[in-house]
Amino acid sequence: MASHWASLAVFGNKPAFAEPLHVGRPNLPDKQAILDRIAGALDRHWLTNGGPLVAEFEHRVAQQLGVRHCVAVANGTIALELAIRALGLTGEVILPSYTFIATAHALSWQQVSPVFGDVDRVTHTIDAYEIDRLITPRTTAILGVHLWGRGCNVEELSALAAERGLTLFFDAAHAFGCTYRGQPIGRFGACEVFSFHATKFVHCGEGGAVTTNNDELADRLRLLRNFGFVGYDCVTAIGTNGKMSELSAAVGLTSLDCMAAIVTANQAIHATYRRELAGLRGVRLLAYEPNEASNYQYVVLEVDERSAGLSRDELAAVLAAENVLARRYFFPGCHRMEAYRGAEIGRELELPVTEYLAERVLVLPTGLQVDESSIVRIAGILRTAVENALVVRGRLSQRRAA
Ligand code: T4K
Repeated sequence: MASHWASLAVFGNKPAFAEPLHVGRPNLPDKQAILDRIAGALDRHWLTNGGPLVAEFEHRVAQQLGVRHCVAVANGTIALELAIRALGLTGEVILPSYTFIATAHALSWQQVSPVFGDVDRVTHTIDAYEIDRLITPRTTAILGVHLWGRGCNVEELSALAAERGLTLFFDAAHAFGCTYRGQPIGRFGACEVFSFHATKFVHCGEGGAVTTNNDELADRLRLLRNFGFVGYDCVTAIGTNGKMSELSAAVGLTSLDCMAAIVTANQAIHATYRRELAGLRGVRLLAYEPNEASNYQYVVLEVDERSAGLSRDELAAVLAAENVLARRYFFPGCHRMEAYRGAEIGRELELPVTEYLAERVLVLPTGLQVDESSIVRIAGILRTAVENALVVRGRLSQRRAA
């Protein structure tokens, strides 16, 4: 419900929330179970390097995804790097610019050039039709990103990769527990990469994994994540330390135990946002495909400044004043980040959909920290701001000038 504009914190009122409401507050529904598992690891005096909790975590993830191998590692970024190495990629790899910067960095760290493509305006995933023009003789792979947990167009990408002799693999950092055409994400392409970072709905604190049905690739990934060791004294490859620790696996296993409850909570939260934001001009809540399983991990708004009367950044400022720390993921797009802009790989790219989304997307808090009344308040703040856009805009520019 909209309130009077003067009730907003940007006009000097008390914030709606006494404590900051974060987008990525970790879900920790069963602290005791984590502590018990950690106590077991301490009692065993076995904290990393092939412990039983990591083995159990790998087994459960693989089982859940219906995939032969899960190779658990320290985080999603190293999982991507290991996948790139294990797949033997060189030259250039095509990926969407509209993703978390780690997708691009993992390639760069492996001396592979990221080549940024545009995304589809509706799905926010890489536009398969765009890729063709980006392929050069140096291209070795396509790296799709299942952004927000919504599957890429796997069929189109697979057909294109097969036709052009390219490797296809996926950054599934957002997509644990999601399906594409009814099949669990985690089994597509040569391999798929997950993040189990604290901000993910199922997490290890820090963690990641590569999943694959390819036995040889899985062996190579296991070799590379452990310095390339085969036995105690023999090193057959230039590996790294990518291992997941037992402590991370303790958090991850407990998180897996609670997964169904978290998904149910996330889904209800999403539905409440939808109900509360219905009809709000210029603010569109991204929908999840009803025929697919989803983790509902991200509550993604697209703000159209012309109809809302306020830009995405203005709405974010209104929320921040109320202690709601919404995030403008993945602004400004990897190709516009200083590390890539203007470099040969940035190539002064024009990626109109990426730029369109980077100006509009705002991600709202979700997860177990958020209850129904918080959502009603957040939506009420947005409604009050949009319905009093002129006066709010005036106030924001006064604050900027002060
Ligand atoms: N590929 C994709 C598509 C990804 O999205 C990611 C990671 C990766 C690859 C790489 O996976 P990892 O190497 O990270 O496993 C966050 C996460 O750090 C990152 O994992 C995630 N994607 C990305 C989308 O979001 P930031 O820069 O937003 O993190 P930060 O520290 O600002 O945290 C987000 C919010 O959560 C803040 O409001 C603070 C709050 N928070 C965070 C932590 C860690 C908490 O309340 N408690 C916490 O413990 O990147």
